[in-house]
Order: sequence, then structure tokens, then C-alpha cells
Amino acid sequence: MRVGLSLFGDLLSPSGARFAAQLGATDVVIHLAQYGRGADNGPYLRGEVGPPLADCSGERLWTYEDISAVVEMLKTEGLRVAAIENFSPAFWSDILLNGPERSRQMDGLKRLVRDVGRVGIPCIGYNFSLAGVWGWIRRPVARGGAVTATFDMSAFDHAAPMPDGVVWNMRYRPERPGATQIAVTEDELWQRLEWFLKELVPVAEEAGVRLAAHPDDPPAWSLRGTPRLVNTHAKYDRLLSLVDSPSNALEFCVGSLQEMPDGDIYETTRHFARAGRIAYVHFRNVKGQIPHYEEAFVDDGDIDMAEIVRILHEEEYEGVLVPDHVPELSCPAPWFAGNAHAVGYMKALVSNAAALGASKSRPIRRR
Ligand SMILES: [Mn+2]
Repeated sequence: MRVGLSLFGDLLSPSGARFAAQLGATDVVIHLAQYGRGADNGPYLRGEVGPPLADCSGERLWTYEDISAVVEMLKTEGLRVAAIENFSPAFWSDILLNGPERSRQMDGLKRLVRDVGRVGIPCIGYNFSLAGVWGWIRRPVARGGAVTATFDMSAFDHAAPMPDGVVWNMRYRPERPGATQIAVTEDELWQRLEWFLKELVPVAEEAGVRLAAHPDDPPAWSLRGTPRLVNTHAKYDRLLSLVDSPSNALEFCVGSLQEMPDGDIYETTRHFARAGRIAYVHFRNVKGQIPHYEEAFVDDGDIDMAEIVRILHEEEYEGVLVPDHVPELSCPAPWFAGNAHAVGYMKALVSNAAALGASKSRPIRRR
């Protein structure tokens, strides 16, 4: 088990790499999607629902050269890339929406998967979602009054439709006046996911890449008038059953799973670790569950994170854990402080995994 750090935007830079190396992270999960581009953060920072809408229209598919330049930059600090996380919505909007560019976009994703494999990155994290991450309200409710992302379905209009030309809370093309709202059933969305996996997993296998699915964040039953896919623990099994391959794997978000109304996070962790289908772990804690929860410091939520490490250790998980979103510490560099706290805590657990002893939750008997 290794501890890594996620870097995106301006943080995916030589100084961000140095920060990760200084923390003792061995691995980096890189994000090339430009989440913040053109976003107006003001209302979200003042407490309105978010995250704010960003713009990815016109973004060109990342090339072998783009990706390998990032890998080389990180290598100079001794860091390896565990995964590249999230496609730009511009690359696969019509795969999500079953639109006319679906086949052309799939050709692009296949090229990207081959390039990622050729660069030597073993994994691509993705989230097959229309509304993506949305519905957070920032509130000072984490330990000591730290500002954190909260989700409360009664606090805002969660069914308000997405603007036209938007998926994943990012604009991939201009809005068309008078456009009709997205209408898709949960079954249809599963069919789209199945098509996506059946097309892409064989290419990923050949390229030596694992496709790793993040569950819905937030795991609401529907959001912005669109269904969600992986909003229960059981649906993670359903996703894996669509294509039986080591390249059909999980970006295992402990926090999002804990937020779901069904399932036991410890049993679920053991189940998927034993199956060898966890590509990497988002190591995040939370208080509460759908329909109301608050993201928490890693050592201050409903999940016993040491128990998660005990289970992963017992099941011989050998992949990477990265911090996910962290509450904002009140200081001049909240992202850096929050991630330093999380990585320090994680390294203490992981490097002492054997000394943590046997798991307390009931182990599933080995066959
Ligand atoms: Mn996550």
C-alpha cells in the first residue's frame, strides 16, 4: 500500500510536485481536466450551491506528448503517476448523452487510453455521470469551524435542470435557446455505461490500463433531473459485472460509499479488495448519509479509517491511497495544509498497518 497525492490545475507543477515529494508521497494522481476554467467562484464562496459551472468547450484531446511531459516533470521529484483522473467532458459528452458524436468521441477515448498506456500510466479514473459533482454548499461545520462541503437535499432545489450544453457541471458547447431538458431513464443510462465499457475495456486491456469508476458524488437518487448510476454499494457490483476484466475496476471512494444509504463500508471494502478490483482509493471521511451529510477531516468522521487500512492490509491491497477533498483549514494555504494533514495521517496508518492488528469488523471467511 502506498500513499499518494492528487494534483490538478496550478498544483500540477514543479512546486506542487516538490510539495508532494516533501510530504513523502510516492505517487500522484494527475488531473488534466480544467475544472475551474471560466468559473465564477463568488456565489459558491458566499454559500450558494456549487461547485460553480466551468467551461471545457473546445478542449482538445490530450496527446501523448501532453501526458508524457507531466509524467517526466513528476519523475524529476521521484514521483510516479498512479492514475490520470477524469476525462474532460468535452471528450465524451455525447457518450454520456447518447448524442450524434458518440462514435467519433469513442475513437478519441480509445486513442487516449492507448496513449496513457504508452506513457506508462496504469490507470484512468472516470465517473460516468451526467450531473457530476454538484449540490455542495460550503459551511463552517467541520472540526473547529473549518469550512467544508456539505450536502443537504432539503437545502436547495436538487431537481432544478442543468443548463443546455452542460454535463458534469461543465459547459462543453454554447447553450441553445429553447433547448429541451435532458430526459433519460436510469436503465438507459446503464445501457450507455455498458456500451462505453464494452467498447473501451478491451482497448484498455491491450494498453495495460485499468479503467476505474468513481461512484456518484453526491450519491443522491437523482440530481438536476438526471438519474445517478452508482449510488448504492450494490451497484458497484453491477458495474463490474457488465464486463469481467481486471481493466474494469474501481476508483474506490470511501467517502462517497459511506454517504450511501445502503451497505457497510467495511464489508464493501473487504469485498472489492478481495476481488482485486480496487484500482486506487479515495481516502476520505464524512459525517452523515444521503440525504444530509458533511465532509469531515480524515480523523473526524463516521468511518474508522484505521479499520479501512487494517482491512486493505489483510486483503493484501497493494495500490495507492490518495486524500480526496479535505476541509479548509483556516490559514494562508488551506489546500496545502489540509492535504499535508491528510497525507501525514494516512502515512502513519499505512506504514504501521501491520502494527494496527487484526481488523475488528467481521472478516468474510476465505473460500
Ligand atoms: Mn472521491
